[in-house]
Amino acid sequence: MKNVLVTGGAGFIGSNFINYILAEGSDYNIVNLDKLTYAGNLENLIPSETDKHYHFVKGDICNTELVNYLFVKFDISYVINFAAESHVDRSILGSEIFFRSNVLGTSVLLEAARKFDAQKFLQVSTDEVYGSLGKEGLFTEETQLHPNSPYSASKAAADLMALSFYHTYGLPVVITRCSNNYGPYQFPEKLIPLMIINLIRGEKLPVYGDGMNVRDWIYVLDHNQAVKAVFENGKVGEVYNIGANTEMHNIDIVKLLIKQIGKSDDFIEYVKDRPGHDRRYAIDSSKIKSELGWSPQYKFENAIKRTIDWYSKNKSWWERIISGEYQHYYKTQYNSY
Ligand code: NAD
Ligand code: TDX
Repeated sequence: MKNVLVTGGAGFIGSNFINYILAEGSDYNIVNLDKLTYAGNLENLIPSETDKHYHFVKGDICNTELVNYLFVKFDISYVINFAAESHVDRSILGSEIFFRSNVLGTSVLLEAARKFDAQKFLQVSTDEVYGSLGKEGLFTEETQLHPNSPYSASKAAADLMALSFYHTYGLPVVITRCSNNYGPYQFPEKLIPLMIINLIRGEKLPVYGDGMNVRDWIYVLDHNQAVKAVFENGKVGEVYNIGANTEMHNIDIVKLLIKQIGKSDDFIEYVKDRPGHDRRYAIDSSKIKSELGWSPQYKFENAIKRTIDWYSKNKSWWERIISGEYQHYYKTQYNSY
């Protein structure tokens, strides 16, 4: 069995990862370290909470003492770091917590991994570290880093810290840089869940600027299968881009959701643009395909339907987020570190 410290596992991608790995019956014991910020929701992990290979610890990745203690207590040899402040708009309102959790937190984990001779450290990063593209071209792993928001700058800094630990200490680090995810359990501040929920509630759909920004979408389970492939077989010291060749203008996504849910375009409301709004992201994932044999399994048309279906059937999940109940009930069950 591999004893893996998974951080940020009560958020969107991390919880999907844990549920997927444990359902698959892989040979991992998972210790999920999560601070349960506004984005952490233990209800995401109901499918896994009684699994004997799963253990939850409420705490901060910036807490060196706690992280060191967990390495010893659970005999940790592997780290997958999903924990981060992840929302660009929040980083524009205030960058400090982004620097703290994303940069300092990653360096605390790296130091512990070095101290306890970890066998692999996977840093979950993002395509946003590459900045913005013009009409043509794709991000490759060789594209120069050019982060434009406080969020993406903090993620780029974390990537560089991780790579420096590989070069300086030989720590077996791998990095994944994925495009925009969608799927179940995504916090309803991000484009797709926000629009689906607003449509169900009959509320306006705020589209930033002219709605012509382009994002490259991937279903969360495809991302997580790629994370697993890189974790198990990725070459240390390397970066792997992850994407599913699904570039779309924001306005087209919004119109598609309107159509699928059976509402009218009148709900669209063009609002003030996001400051420094990146125009276009698009990922070249040929490296992970050719080196590790990964490829996306979910077609956008089907996966977006599954996603709409999930938010329609799991109203109580997002209603408890909107009311704030999700925090009160679960957060009081655990001591905080
Ligand atoms: P999320 O905001 O849904 O979840 C983040 C989780 O990290 C939360 O559970 C939160 O409580 C936890 N966390 C935050 N700060 C912490 C700290 N200091 N200590 C412990 N836990 C802490 O984010 P997500 O969308 O699931 O993203 C997960 C990772 O994937 C992030 O590193 C993000 O940068 C990256 N990523 C996200 C996307 C996307 O489209 N969402 C795409 C590419 C990469
Ligand atoms: O209300 C909205 N209206 C709108 O037009 C929101 C929330 C977003 N948008 C636009 C901004 C972006 O062009 O939609 C696009 C997607 O926005 P987000 O869902 O906030 O995602 P993005 O800024 O692209 O960043 C996401 O992908 C990369 C994740 O939040 C990051 O964590 C990840 O690294």
